[in-house]
Amino acid sequence: MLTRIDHIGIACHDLEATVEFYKATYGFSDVHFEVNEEQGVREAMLKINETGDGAASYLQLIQPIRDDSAVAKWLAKNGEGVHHIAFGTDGTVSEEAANIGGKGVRVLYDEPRKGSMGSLINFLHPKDCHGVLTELVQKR
Ligand code: CMX
Ligand code: CO
Repeated sequence: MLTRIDHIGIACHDLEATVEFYKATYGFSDVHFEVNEEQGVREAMLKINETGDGAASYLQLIQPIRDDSAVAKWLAKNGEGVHHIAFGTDGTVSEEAANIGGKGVRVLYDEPRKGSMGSLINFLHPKDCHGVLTELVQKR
């Protein structure tokens, strides 16, 4: 079952400057930096809320590291802004993807891939989700 918002993904041109904005403006200070080569991004996960089930919600700031990455393409077309939403599951991403895929929504990867902080992720096509690129997240 999808139980929470895991994160909101925000595409940016300058990761450090964008992190600084969120720190200075809102006081979010718990930041985890990571590079995801497969996804072609550098990212910063800013922790927003610690939930009772031990999980948390985040802002995921993402900056492309390659011109041919999905985020680079999106930034060139749209400029900075909200790129995707991510739901956390209490089960496995494979189960969720099979269930949702069975309802006719295109799942982008055949198998879950590596996400932030050891998580497993998959994506649903935005054209099948009323214009929202949707990510499924299974915590480590
Ligand atoms: N949100 C909403 N719509 C989007 C979108 C997004 N993020 N990205 C693309 N689209 C729309 C485009 O606007 C376009 O619509 P129109 O045909 O009406 O213009 C359509 O989808 C096709 O877009 P495109 O620019 O031609 O891009 P592609 O088809 O090459 O790629 C997608 C789109 C979703 C398959 C690709 O972005 C993808 O594989 N995304 C998943 C991976 C990813 O985003 N990784 C970065 C985040 C990593 C992380 O969260 O950890
Ligand atoms: Co994400």
